[in-house]
Amino acid sequence: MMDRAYQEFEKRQQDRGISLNGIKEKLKMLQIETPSWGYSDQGTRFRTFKQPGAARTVDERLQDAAKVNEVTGLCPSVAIHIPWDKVDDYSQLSNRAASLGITIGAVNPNLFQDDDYMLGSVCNHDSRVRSKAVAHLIECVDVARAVKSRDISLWFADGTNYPGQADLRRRKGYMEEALAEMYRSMDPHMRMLIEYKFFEPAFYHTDLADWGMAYQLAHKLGPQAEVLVDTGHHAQGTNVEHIVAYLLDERRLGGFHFNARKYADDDLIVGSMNPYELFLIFHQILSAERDQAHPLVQENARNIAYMIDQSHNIEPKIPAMIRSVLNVQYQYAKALLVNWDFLAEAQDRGDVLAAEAVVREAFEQDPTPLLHAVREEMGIAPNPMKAYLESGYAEKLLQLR
Ligand code: LRH
Ligand code: MN
Ligand code: MN
Repeated sequence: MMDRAYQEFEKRQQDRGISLNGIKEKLKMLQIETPSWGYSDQGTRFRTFKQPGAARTVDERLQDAAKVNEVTGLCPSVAIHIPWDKVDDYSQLSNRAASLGITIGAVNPNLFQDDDYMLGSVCNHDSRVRSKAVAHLIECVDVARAVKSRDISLWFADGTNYPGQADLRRRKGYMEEALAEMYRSMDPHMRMLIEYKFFEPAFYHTDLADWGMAYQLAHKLGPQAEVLVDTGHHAQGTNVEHIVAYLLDERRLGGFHFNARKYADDDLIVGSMNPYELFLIFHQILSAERDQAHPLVQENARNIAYMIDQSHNIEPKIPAMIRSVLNVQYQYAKALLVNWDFLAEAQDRGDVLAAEAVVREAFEQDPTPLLHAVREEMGIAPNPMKAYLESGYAEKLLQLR
């Protein structure tokens, strides 16, 4: 049943030259992975507040991820972090996830929480520490095999705090050697997603500081290595959507860690600070998907892993995750409402103002009636946040955990 709001929305879009044919289908195909670490008590450098009802075990994290999927219809997989989510039997973990209606997504090695890694993991000057780090990377490839996951997401805290502390070029070589060894251990369908970040925890130099370094490394390693863009990992003012466009054109955009930031790597709710950036990222991806002259670019655009990477400090975890996921869907829906013909014409005329207006006008649409219609067709409550808050799940957790 189409309600009045939807009919009005459809009419408004028709007046803008936009047909909703195909747009609903694209919205139904959107999948966003949530991180297991977003469901447990995590904190800032200063304090971790204990939240009543927060997940304490891997199993509880899977249950919460399944709940987010149930109410949003958008999150069929959950990323794991090893050893935070270490278990004895990974095929059992994968079966448990299946019984909850989800799958295990990206496997994230953890090379930043061991005393041995104070001066680096894969880039450490000590070959014993480097071997230990590489062994963990290969262990994570085995985990990915056991949980039938395609992606292994790598982020390294490696870096130095002071000029002269270490030989920067030698460390670059160590990084290349370590990742080459891991690359050789991967199955042909697996992907290595290389994440970069310009600072923190190291403050002078970080071994993989930006997308160019990650891209260069991926390029040297081979086609199964791609770049992971965490939206919080750039200097202020960086044009992230340009990086996205560039990596797509080079066919090396593996995935995203979506989160929002105001100052540094703040890991806040996605879309809470700069929704236009999120919209423009999707605008670049959709532009690549439409690029029929470059089928490989189109293929890359269709195979991006959309993942959330947020760390909750004061906000309740499950509703915060739902908010993030819905914000991604909202901006994606608006990016689908760009009039591409008008945009191409304005660009061809060199009409700066008209071209900018076409993009901004899509951003200024409210796709709520469209999202309600899509959810209805998917058998999902029109307002997933309300459905969650009214489900009694949070109250149940307070008794159980
Ligand atoms: C590093 C990071 C990386 C980690 C996660 C917990 O800042 O973004 O992705 O694995 O946070
Ligand atoms: Mn990240
Ligand atoms: Mn981060």
